[in-house]
Amino acid sequence: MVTAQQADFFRLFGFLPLPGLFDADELAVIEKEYAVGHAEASKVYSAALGVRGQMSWSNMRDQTPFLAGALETEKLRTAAEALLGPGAVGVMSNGNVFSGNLTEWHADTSVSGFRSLKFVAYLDPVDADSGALRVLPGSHKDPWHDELLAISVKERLNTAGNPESEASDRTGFPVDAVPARVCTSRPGDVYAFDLRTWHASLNGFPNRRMCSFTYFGAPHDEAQSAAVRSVAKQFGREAQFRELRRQRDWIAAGARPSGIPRRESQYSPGWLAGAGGNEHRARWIEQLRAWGMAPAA
Ligand SMILES: O=C(O)CCC(=O)C(=O)O
Repeated sequence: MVTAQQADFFRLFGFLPLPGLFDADELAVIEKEYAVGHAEASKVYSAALGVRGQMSWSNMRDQTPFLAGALETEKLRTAAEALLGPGAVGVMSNGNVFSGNLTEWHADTSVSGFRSLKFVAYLDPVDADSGALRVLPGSHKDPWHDELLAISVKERLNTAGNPESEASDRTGFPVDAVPARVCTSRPGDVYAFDLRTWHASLNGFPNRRMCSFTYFGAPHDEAQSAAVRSVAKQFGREAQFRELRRQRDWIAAGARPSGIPRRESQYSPGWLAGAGGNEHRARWIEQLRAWGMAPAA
């Protein structure tokens, strides 16, 4: 249950700690399903991507039913609605593994007027010395958000969340040169952050495991709808960049184009078909299709 004060905190600072959101039973299922997703992902990547050493995958598939349905659970959905308003749209349930030492300062999007959040659950204990997420409180707000481009190694705000755009002659700021809030976390803890909030991590270790659950605020006017469509396009572009990079890595490792394993799509046929019993998922699928994020029926 998210309180009014927590919702104010999220609105003002662009992130929110939710300690112990997942209980031991949920955590046991999440760990098990994470391992299934990770094993599948390890087959489709020839190498982890970029300085982050990241592999990511969709958990919206039949083999991981808890994670596939997590967005519509009372716990996550009502928390998302408390932070983004009624009708918040569940967009992605993903797994991530990081084996690099750091994630550079970035925001997942810089589209102005866009309302969204990502719940992140690290499955290992993490702190400042072991790869905990760091956030810049208030950095989702304009004009501060855009000014922070100065700390980024990226050249264009709208590719800020894309590991492919790492190649740049900008130096940015080292992760620990920026005064930030370190999101120390134990398994079961969750942090919500606005996708416009600047974030990073440092001192990571191999196989740092994380699940993420993303929601977009329901747009209420044309400006908000335009912002969502712009983010949908950005995410599509970034997914294409990452896919090209993944394929290039296979070729570099000696694979023939015809031998490159196919990646799962974000929305599996099972997830799209399984909405029958769930009014929320059914509504989200309509929205995701209208935004061009999910394939047409
Ligand atoms: O844990 C990390 O290294 C970074 C996580 C991140 O960048 C994200 O979830 O968008």
